[in-house]
Amino acid sequence: MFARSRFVSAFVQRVGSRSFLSTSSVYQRGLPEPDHSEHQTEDVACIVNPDSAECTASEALVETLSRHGIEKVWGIVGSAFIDPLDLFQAAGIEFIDVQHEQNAVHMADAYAKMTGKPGVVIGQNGPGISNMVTGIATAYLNHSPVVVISPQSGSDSMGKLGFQELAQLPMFNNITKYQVHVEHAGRMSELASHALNRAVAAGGPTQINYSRNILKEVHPFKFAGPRSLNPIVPDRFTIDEITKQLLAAERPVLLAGGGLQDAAEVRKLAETFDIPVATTYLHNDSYPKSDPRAVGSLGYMGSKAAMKCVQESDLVVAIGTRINPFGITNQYGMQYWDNDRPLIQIDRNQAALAVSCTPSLAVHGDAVATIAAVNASLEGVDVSPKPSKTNYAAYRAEWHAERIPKAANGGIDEQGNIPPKTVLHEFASVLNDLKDPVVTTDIGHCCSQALAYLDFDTPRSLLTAGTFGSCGTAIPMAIGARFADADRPIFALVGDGAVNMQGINELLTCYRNNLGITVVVFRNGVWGAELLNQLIWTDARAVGTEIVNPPISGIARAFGVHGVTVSGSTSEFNKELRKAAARQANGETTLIEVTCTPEMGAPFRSDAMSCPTRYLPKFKHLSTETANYGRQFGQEFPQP
Ligand SMILES: Cc1ncc(C[n+]2csc(CCOP(=O)(O)OP(=O)(O)O)c2C)c(N)n1
Ligand SMILES: [Mg+2]
Repeated sequence: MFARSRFVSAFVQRVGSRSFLSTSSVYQRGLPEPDHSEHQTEDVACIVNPDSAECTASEALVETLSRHGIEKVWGIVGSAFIDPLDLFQAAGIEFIDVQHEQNAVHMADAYAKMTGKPGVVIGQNGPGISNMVTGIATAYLNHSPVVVISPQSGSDSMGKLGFQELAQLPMFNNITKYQVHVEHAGRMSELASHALNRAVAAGGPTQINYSRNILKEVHPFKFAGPRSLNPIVPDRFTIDEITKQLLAAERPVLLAGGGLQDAAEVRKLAETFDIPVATTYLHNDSYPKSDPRAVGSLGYMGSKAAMKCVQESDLVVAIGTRINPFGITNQYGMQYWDNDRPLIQIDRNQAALAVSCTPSLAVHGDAVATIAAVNASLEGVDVSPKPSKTNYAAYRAEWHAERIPKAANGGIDEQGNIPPKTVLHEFASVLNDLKDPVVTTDIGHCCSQALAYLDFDTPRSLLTAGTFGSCGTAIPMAIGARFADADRPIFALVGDGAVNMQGINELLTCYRNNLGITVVVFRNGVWGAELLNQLIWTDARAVGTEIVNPPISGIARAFGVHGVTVSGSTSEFNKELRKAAARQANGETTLIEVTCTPEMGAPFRSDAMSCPTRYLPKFKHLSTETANYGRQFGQEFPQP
């Protein structure tokens, strides 16, 4: 299954990649390993450079990365950065060569989210960099510290429309927290260091751009390193005000956002007052499921328990979140969010305060540090334990019960198609038995439904496409997570449309690097989330939403990983999932394709859709009078 030709390795010294840093997967798979002893006589990675030195801009760039603790850089090799790439291995930096630069960014994004360190990408000037735009937009909305190193056409040729020429700053202008063009090669270390520090401090992507011809210039450099960040703690008056409002509220709710990386202080506060804790949309991992006060997430496919608690509340304390407007839209016919309700919004990003919500008290502060200060201010205060007036325990129990499939045989149809919710329920039950699993979810109807089933005890367990909502993220994000953590079981959930976009190519990256992840594909034969829009708003005229795929498990096998198809049995799915999870420990990836019923739930964008009225005579018959929310699959679709 794994044999392949790597004749190049027989006579080319492979550096900057895994072959020196760890045993390359290809050798582990049985090919003779070349003798590198000649090149390993000196442990070059251990030589510490002086704090300032005269050297090339390339050396300064790589030395700066290494001083910032950068151990991995993602990209696809290109002439524009062969010079610094040549130094990576000696600097202890692994270059991870992928199949598409967008995926490189998704991997770096997931890695950054998992480790809290910057995820660094580099690419060929022109197309290598333009390929990163979707990834960077995703990282921007994910608040993920990804750093793009973007070599540009030489300053001697820029403007002549030569080869791979592109103005590389404007395209990232609105999706980065900081950008710089290195005019003077002698400032390479200073500016690269800024880009790395700013990514972490501002919580988002940054970019360092330079003309590719400056890299060999020699200058005296003072090497810059990482800057430590003080937590932002609000002043005493603000902390007292938060405490006062909590003491006065009768039905408060805490809302844990993505900015909360450690829930211990929030848990303590919740216990003190007996307050239910909800999580924000796409951040199911911000508060531990095992805490009896955890009521689940708000937003699309979220928890009814969380929504009921918020609906009844007289104060919401939102901790570490900008409160995405899409994450508080009506669900299950419930209008649970009220802009006039007292809201304390706490976020370390000042620019995110009161932008998409209307807080009665906006607090600039780190999530953990602020709640720790509130807890400290309560010490010695008599908070007479009064049980919550919100019956959150009952709501939580009802919601957990509602997720259990009720139909006989899980609702599996005669063709063996399994309802996505049945698959997800089974998936969640397997996850329960694993230690600290990580899940990545793509954009699509089936994997969005996963949000109703996923809860975690560990932070940094759920990585999503985020609110940029780009199909094709789940596989590269799962791989990025694997680069960050060798041990946790990792699962990617993706639909049968999104799976075959750019992400699937990275199964090759799994193959080449001996990476074990498990991909679950929901095969429902449609671009489901969009078909649902057509069913409801355009009279079921299905245009471009039906998919004919060969077996996707076969595609996986062609990429050198395990591929299985499961049909007609949840116990079979359970068995394959456990087998696949066990294989991860051996560095083996498995794609499990599950044939699913095309059953769907609530539409994704009811906030943005409406029925069309057409005016031109030739389009008049394509007007739609009323939205049809009740329409289900299994009927004949009228031809457009
Ligand atoms: C890059 C990109 N292109 C298109 C879309 C629009 N879109 C949103 S959901 C979706 C359908 C996904 O279909 P599939 O992966 O099969 O999942 P399903 O909805 O069937 O579960 C599409 C095309 C998008 N979000 N991102
Ligand atoms: Mg589909």
